[in-house]
Amino acid sequence: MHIDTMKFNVRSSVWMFGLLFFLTAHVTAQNYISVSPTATDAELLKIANTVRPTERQMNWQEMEFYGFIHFGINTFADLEWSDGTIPASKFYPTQLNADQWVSTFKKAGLKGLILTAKHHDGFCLWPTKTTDYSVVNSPWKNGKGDVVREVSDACRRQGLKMGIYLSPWDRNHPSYGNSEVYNQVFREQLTELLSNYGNMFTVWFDGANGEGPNGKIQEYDFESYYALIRKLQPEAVISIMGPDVRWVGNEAGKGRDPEWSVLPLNAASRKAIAANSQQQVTDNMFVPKDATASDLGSRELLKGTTALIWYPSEADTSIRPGWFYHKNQDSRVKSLKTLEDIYYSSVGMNSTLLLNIPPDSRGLIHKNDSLRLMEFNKLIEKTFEKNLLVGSRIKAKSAGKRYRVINIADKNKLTCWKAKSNIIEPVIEIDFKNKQQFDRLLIQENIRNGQRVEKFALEILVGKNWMKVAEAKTIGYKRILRFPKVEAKKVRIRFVEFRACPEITEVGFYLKTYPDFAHKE
Ligand code: FUL
Repeated sequence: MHIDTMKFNVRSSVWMFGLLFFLTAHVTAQNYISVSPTATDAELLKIANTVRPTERQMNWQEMEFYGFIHFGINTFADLEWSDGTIPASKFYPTQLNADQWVSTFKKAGLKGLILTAKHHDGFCLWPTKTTDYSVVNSPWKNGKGDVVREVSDACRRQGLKMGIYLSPWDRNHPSYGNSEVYNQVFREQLTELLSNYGNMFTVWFDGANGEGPNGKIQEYDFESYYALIRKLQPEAVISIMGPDVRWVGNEAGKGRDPEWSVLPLNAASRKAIAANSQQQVTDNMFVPKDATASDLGSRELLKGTTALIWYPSEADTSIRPGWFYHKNQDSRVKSLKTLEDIYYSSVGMNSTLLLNIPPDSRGLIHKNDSLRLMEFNKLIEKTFEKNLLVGSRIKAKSAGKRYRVINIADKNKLTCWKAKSNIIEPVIEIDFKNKQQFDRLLIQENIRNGQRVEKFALEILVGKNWMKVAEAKTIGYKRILRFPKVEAKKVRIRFVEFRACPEITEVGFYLKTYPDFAHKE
């Protein structure tokens, strides 16, 4: 377990953040709070309501949608996983253009790029001092190239955030399995990557390991990796096998309802994450396991824990069947409809979306992928172009002037409506003034003050009766409900169950008109 590191995180970086909260909201923010074994249900709930994201978690959450670049020796061997024996001389992209990757990401609305600096095969995309198995021994740029440099320069030039994937599992390095020696090698790799290429928004550690029963056993010293990352890049979140960002549990971009960001500590068990991660590979398809338990953080599940943590979800998937590029998958780029569904089950369900777009062996993103990305971006932009709430009459009982309900339509994520206390079922009532058609509700909680809503419903007024259109459990940072198109002049959102007075930053009602085919929900 990395309990100490999580405490260390809280102590080292959150105290200032905590002070800020104390001054502004009169609560002490913590992303890790211990629970006494004798805590009553009421006490447990109180603690759950005090768990908050750190600033780095908040910044990461607001990115919403960013992408992976899986590129390396596997790209040239047409494999998903290779065993560290493919010669470095195979790495030979003829037209590598990191600016093309970055501009494709930017045009598609992605807010960051995570590069596989080293995958499980151990091949390093930068001229590391820790191994010969790198770009230095490839014919690309006569061994003088550095993919990490090219990508970080392009990201800086074009204003895109960058992150690093560094596989702990290394099938090439001779010291792998010689635990302390390899741990030192791994720390040196981290040091090179986190010292020489500018700011990183994430360091992404994979849980995958397919060593099998006779494989080498390496005891990873994750605590020391975390301490190093905090020192070199304090703003970066440490994802998956790390304390800041949780894997949603499958590789299909599929979220769940409820999706809680406040979880019992065991949700961060590295042992469990690794056990649920990929263990084997067949040819050029990845074999995802599905560890999407239907619920991780409801009240019942919090009981008996030793601590509660803020551990939000990231949903990852690839735009193609594999993570690496394979020519025979050129016609298998995910359809627009599939990508749209993934968006709603990730960003629309209190997760971020990490979409993989693998460059081909020329070193370019294939046109099939980039065209699909542009279509996808257009679809999302068009869908959420016009918020029907703007200009309508909105009514709700609020906790005071600072929390007026009008804040939910001001496009300012720092202002919110807070329900008046002691109301059994707070309601937001909306009068569009004229009849409006819509098929989407977007709603966001003020997670800077925690995650509170456990059940809510959307209703429309039909004649004299309120009719339920949709209902769901959690909201969190962002929730988007899709439902068959309805028409109404008056609507209301009822908050049915919650852990503390709901605080809502933004609400939107939308009608999908693009593309103009009917979407089957
Ligand atoms: C998995 C890995 O084994 C895949 O190759 C890929 O990198 C994916 C993101 O994570 O666990």
